Amino acid sequence: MEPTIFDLILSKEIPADIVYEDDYILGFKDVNPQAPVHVLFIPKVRIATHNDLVEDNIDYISKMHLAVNRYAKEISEDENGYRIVMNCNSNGGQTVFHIHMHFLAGRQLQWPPG
Ligand code: DGP
Repeated sequence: MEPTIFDLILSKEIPADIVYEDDYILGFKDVNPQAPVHVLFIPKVRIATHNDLVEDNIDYISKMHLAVNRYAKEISEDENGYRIVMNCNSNGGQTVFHIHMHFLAGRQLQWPPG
C-alpha cells in the first residue's frame, strides 16, 4: 500500500498540529477545519477504510473512542458535546485512506449532515 499523508504525519516527516498522542492513537488538527475544534484521531497502524476492520485490529476503535473522551474532557467540550464522524470510501466522502475519526466541537452542529 502506498503511504498516505497520515503515514507521513505519524512518522513526523511532515508537520501537523498534534494535540493528542498515546501508544496507539495520534490526534492532530484538521488542515481544513469545519468547526472551531476539528481534530483527526488516527490509529498508529495503517487501516485503510472502515471495511478493513477485523477481529485483529478492532481494538484500535476502542482506543480512538477513549482518546476522544480524554481530549474532549481536557478541552472542556465534553459537557457541551461534539460529533465524531468516520467517512468510508467514495459515497462517504473519504479522501485519506487511513481510517480517522473527525472530532468536531465548539459550535452547534446541524443534523442531518449534507
Ligand atoms: P476524509 O474526507 O474523511 O478522508 O478526511 C480527510 C481529512 O484530512 C480532511 O478533512 C482534510 C484532512 N487533511 C488532509 N490532508 C491533511 C494534512 O496534510 N494535514 C492535516 N492536518 N489534515 C489533512
